[in-house]
Amino acid sequence: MTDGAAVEVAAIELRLVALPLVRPFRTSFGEERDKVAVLVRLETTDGATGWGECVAMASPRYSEEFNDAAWLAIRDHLGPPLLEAGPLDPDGLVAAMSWVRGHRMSKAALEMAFLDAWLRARGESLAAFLGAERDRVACGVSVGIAATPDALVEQVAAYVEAGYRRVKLKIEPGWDVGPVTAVANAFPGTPLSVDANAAYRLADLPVFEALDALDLVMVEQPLGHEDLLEHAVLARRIATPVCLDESIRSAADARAALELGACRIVNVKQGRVGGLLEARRVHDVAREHGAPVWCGGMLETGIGRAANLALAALPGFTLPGDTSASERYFAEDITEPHRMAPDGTMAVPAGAGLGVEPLPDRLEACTRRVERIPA
Ligand code: OSB
Ligand code: MG
Repeated sequence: MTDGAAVEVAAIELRLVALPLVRPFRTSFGEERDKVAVLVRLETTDGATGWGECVAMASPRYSEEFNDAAWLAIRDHLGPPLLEAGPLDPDGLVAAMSWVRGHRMSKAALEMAFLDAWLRARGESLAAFLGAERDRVACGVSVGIAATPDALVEQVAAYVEAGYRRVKLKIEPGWDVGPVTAVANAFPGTPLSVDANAAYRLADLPVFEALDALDLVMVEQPLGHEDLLEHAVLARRIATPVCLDESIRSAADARAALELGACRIVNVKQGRVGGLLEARRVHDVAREHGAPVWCGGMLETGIGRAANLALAALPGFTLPGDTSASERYFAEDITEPHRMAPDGTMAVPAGAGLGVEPLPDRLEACTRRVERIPA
């Protein structure tokens, strides 16, 4: 147990929030116009409170998880045993949820809220707790599929101007070599990557051979979301490093993927792997294998973004993350906005726990539904 600090979970409040995105975000699996998320507020018997954000989306397109399922998973299955579990430290909390198969994003939201409460009571920041070694992180930006290559170049121009250190373009069959070449030619010095969200098959090898000519930093999740073997085959045939996102759901998956040669780079998302503690283990496995990691994103509000910034401050995060500024997503975030400096870096929150909290007025304005256990 971690130096005597165990706390009892007294109550869990679920809250569905919706925030309009500044522009629709289109990927190979669909288009988001609003960010809709389940937030968790956890109270301990000592009166500490913490916030967590579930990174599931409204529908099960990115993975099998989705907001309505997360709500039930937390309310009816993960949450009630925590109220009866007695004193817990972070490892104890994870152990108390381990009987549930899957539902990693729901577990991660509870873990984030617990860590926020637990660390606030100790006066320690999440970044320090995780082992962060820097107080600012390098930021990249993920750019959705646009109407035309010209419109894409125009969007990228604004992000390059703002200082983003790496630009990631979403691709899908029919929107790949052409638009990516247009951006590569327009911004020759800017590190560029692509993300297919599993939209291609091995038979599409010629697309990836053509992209090889553009000297991309990586190609992210080109093939099936559950397929390591085909990624290993593709990775051997192209020069551009393969990075996996959807396919890595745990540290064990990361180990398998790296040892199979299915990827050389790992996108780490705390929600996708079941929480910040497992995300740190993914980081550790990749480091043992000499593989760079970077912090992915799920269009999080300022709550989840604070957790991403803390994670991205670990030493193995050597590539810019999809940790973009609040204004890239929302006209008004639900926390104080995370701002990026002109040098393309963002501050890691230094306050206790997540170091940020929802602004009461914003929270109220964005809330669609609230439920509390015990009722
Ligand atoms: O594949 O990385 C992805 C957003 C939602 C779901 C999946 C992905 C993304 C992004 C945006 O690429 C990352 C961000 O800016 O938060
Ligand atoms: Mg991705």
